[in-house]
Amino acid sequence: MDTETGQETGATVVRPRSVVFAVVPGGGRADPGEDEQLSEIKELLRSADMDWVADVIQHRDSPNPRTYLGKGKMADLKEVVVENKATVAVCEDDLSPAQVASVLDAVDADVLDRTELILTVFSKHADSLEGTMQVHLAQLEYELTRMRGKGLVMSRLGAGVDMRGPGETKMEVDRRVVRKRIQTLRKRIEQMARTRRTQRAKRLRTGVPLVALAGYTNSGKSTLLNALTDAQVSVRDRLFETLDPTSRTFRYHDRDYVVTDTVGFIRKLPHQLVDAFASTLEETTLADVVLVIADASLDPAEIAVREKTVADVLDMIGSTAPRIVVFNKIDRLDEGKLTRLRALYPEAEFIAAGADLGLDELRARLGRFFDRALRPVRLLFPYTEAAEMHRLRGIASDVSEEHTPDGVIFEARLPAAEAGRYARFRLEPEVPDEDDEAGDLVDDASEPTREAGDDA
Ligand SMILES: Nc1nc2c(ncn2[C@@H]2O[C@H](COP(=O)(O)OP(=O)(O)OP(=O)(O)O)[C@@H](O)[C@H]2O)c(=O)[nH]1
Ligand SMILES: [Mg+2]
Repeated sequence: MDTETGQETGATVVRPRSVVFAVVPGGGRADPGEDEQLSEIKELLRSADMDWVADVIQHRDSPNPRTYLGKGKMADLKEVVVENKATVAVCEDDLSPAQVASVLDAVDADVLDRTELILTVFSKHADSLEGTMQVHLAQLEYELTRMRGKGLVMSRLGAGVDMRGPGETKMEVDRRVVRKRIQTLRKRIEQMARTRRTQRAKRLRTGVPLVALAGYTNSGKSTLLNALTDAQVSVRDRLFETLDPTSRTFRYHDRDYVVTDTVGFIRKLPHQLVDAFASTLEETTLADVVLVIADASLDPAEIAVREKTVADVLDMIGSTAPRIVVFNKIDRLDEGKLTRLRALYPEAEFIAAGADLGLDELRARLGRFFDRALRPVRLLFPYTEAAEMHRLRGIASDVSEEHTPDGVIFEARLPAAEAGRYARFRLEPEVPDEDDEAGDLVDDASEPTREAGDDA
């Protein structure tokens, strides 16, 4: 497929052999977070179809600003690359253009930093036109930041497109070319987003509760979507399996719910990706409630780091909906661990989407959430308003109808956003609803958002 790298020539697929290098704080002793950090980069490698062969770790407070690794460690890296016949050196961090140049100089292998590795995973998993374009846009945006340097390192991303230039003038041309492509991509992505927005507007108008699934990559969002609805979204044990949003409906106690599954998050998620996927992530910002799916089988410390990561990304994309934390994969926990986790997160739900555990409780929780978000109304429709009555029956819950000489009296529960539309049919002033925001169902994760809102 790719003639330059020979990645897929006929039946044999050459998997790059990679050495991971990193600067980790701490005076020579590994700290607990280090393991997770390094195992995550290995998960990313696996998800990018690359093989891990060795680590080179330097313990110091911060990386060398010009070379990343110190002199001695750089020599180690060179040796380890040769010993293991590695073809790529992968940095756990992001590297500046100068740092990339130093490592490329010292080591006889290609160099990838963290953002480039994540972008590689995304580009491998993109299969829709929109997803492919979004990833390509993020790649070009990242490339552009690289071209701000001395022009020493360029175009290690643009598959097959040689934009490598020896001099400043060439680089200016390159920059212009890249900017132009960025513009074109943005326009086309925006066009596609518009189509989806129209479809979404239709859903919003029907007043059906919207539930978004968000969370760290590989936590089981797609598995949960499939378990709740008849969706058949691909589920795999690798990072960033899902890039495109999928929405499906399920019915519970006479009410329809729309559930949307979308791209997962990771720590230090490249902001170019967040920008490029903005229209995809809109699904999350428009939901009535966000279920934050977390992997219960991880260490409590890692759970906390991921929870913060997810909350930060949700804040960043402007998602202000209430959040309910849902711990998944509880089938992998023993009783003791589960009890401790429940004590740590008393507001959370505990499920195993893959083993059909806790799903009824989760549905009931959603039911309660939307019951409270629904307002009780009492309306009188003149018989001439048949169309409005028909519409109301489609969106209201707990409807009872009474035929009178003046028209039909409806008692029902309506989404708050819909109640205004029917104000002119209202029979009695609404009972003030103190449960409006379903505040007691909201988890701590939504606190930062509310504070941010207060400041504004
Ligand atoms: N043991 C166990 N494994 C699960 C459960 N739910 C999901 N998994 C596994 O976790 C892995 C990831 O599941 P996905 O549903 O693809 O996760 P995701 O959050 O959609 O991941 P991305 O799309 O990559 O962000 C798969 O291997 C699933 O089989 C569960 O309840 N128990
Ligand atoms: Mg998924």
